[in-house]
Amino acid sequence: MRLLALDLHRVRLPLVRPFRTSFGEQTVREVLVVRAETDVGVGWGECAADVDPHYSPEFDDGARLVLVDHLVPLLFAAGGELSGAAVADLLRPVKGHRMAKEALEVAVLDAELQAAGVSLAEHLGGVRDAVDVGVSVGITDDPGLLSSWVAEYLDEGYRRIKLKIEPGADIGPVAATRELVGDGFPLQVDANTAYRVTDAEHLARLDEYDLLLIEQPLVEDDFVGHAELARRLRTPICLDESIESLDHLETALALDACGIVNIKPGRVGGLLEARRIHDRCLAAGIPVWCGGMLETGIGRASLVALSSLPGFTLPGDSSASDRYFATDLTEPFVLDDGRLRVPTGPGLGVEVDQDVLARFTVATDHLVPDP
Ligand code: OSB
Ligand code: MG
Repeated sequence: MRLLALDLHRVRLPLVRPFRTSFGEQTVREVLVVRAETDVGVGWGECAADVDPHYSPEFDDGARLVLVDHLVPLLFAAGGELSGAAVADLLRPVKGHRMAKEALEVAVLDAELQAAGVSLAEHLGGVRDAVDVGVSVGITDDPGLLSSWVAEYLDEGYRRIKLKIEPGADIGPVAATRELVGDGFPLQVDANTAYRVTDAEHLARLDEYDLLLIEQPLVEDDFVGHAELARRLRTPICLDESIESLDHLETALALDACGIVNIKPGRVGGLLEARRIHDRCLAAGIPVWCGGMLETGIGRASLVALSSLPGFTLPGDSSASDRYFATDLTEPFVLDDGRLRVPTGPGLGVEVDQDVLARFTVATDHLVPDP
């Protein structure tokens, strides 16, 4: 197939409630949406980057620049040799910028699979028609507000609660939430790199709350520190930010730095790399689950398809559309008995609502090959 044109839409979608993590607070999801026009049809992708480089070094303005000046020209230069499976190799000359690369891979795959009449889940080797989902709950200084959010999510049927934590907002909220959800309900925490290995004794206090896991307690580069923490805590260590590739995973496995992995296709530069990480974890007996980056329906469709692979045995973070937005860019994903249904239509299996997209788009780049 051949890429004929590529549109980058910068979309600003208000969140239904603020989302605070140890690295900042968001009230709006500002995201790059990719529309790839190919000779076999149109495909869509979404870049996981955010306005600020606080979760990872990538951010919207940087992603836009690297897409326009470096990545998209490599896909145009491929001529008729383009395919979803070829994208990662074509983009390899550019170091890093994994989220930008993944958005392109998904858009090309979506067009290709739509033309072939194959769903993304089927293409990836999915084995489930619905996936268990949890919800990621932001930090708040108001304990009553936190409880009301958690109670609401339990009511809606979410199968697991994840609390964002940071120093000063950890033991208290975890104790209160454990009390609220009851013994045995799946509860986990995510620190987004907010602690140091010298906090091990403090973090070990979380052990008594029977958490499924603690996600990314230490800075992303600190594999050795995570290994030490893994020895000192009963709560399993899960890595998110640290795992940007299969090679990072090998490092973590060699050091026993984690017992569980959060897989985000954007963070690792592609759905196909995400599948390799899944396969390696499955072989190593490491449970995985699918993280999220406050995606719109476009990104959510790919996360749900990925989550249908056999190794995704823990509930994912990607929740129903109404947990994020009053209006999604696609038909909404709706919670059904604590699960999201895996789209069965060809490609991503979702329809992008052009009116909604136009309403929330604040800027567009229209890219075409050099004549
Ligand atoms: O660390 O998992 C994270 C959202 C934005 C950036 C990082 C993270 C998150 C989440 C929310 O936890 C996941 C979601 O609901 O999409
Ligand atoms: Mg995380």
